[in-house]
Amino acid sequence: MRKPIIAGNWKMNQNPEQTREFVNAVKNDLPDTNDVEAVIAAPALDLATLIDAAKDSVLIPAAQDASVHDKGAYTGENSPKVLAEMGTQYVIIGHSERRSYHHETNEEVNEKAKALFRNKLLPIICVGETLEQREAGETEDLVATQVEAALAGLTADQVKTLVIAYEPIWAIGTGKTASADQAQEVCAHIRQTVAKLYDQTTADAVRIQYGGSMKPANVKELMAQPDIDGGLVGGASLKADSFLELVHYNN
Ligand code: G2H
Repeated sequence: MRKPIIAGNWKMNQNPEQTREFVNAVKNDLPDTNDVEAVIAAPALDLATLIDAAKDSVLIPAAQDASVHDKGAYTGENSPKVLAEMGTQYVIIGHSERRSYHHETNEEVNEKAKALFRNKLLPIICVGETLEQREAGETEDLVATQVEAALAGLTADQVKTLVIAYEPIWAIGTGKTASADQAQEVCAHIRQTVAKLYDQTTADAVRIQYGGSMKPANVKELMAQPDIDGGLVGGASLKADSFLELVHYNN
């Protein structure tokens, strides 16, 4: 049984004060962590506040990116070693906004995944196609290539613990959600890709999230799909009541 994981990706929103208010508003109403993992990926500047405010709760702190290096002369970067020391558990890597605005390549995503495991952090690896690629019929090949490149050199035991987020770029922040069938089709293909690269046991263990305008109104239908184990949620994770509705999608 794969444990559902709903992760808010705040992107570059919220300040430390808003972060503390948010955590105080949600922390006593979160689901049992054995039922659903509730994660918030805060901007680096809010992470210390998030971790401190969430320390007596089941809310799981995550970062939105990390350097491939543990320390050194890398101005502006965030060390995975320090993220781990602070109490971060997951780190999003390869988000389409980082791939497009910061030219992050599949190879870098792979280096980041290795850096995270080296520091006992768990990656949430984002993959997904543009509208142009979808219309050209390239979605499955593209997503398989992204998955294969991101996982290169990782062991089956590592892959079993990480999360892959399928985020069709045309559905991000646009209000357009992939239909549950469209999302399921690609998530199933991602699982088959992992089975081909590793084995069926590994594929059955890896958790796959859908991301792209997920919200309280569509979370239930998306989460009902057999290969969708969670959501990576931007806009709808910023408000406490909306985040609570998402993590309690089952009620
Ligand atoms: C996709 C998602 C969160 P939103 O980027 O990663 O954002 O839910 O706002 O589309």
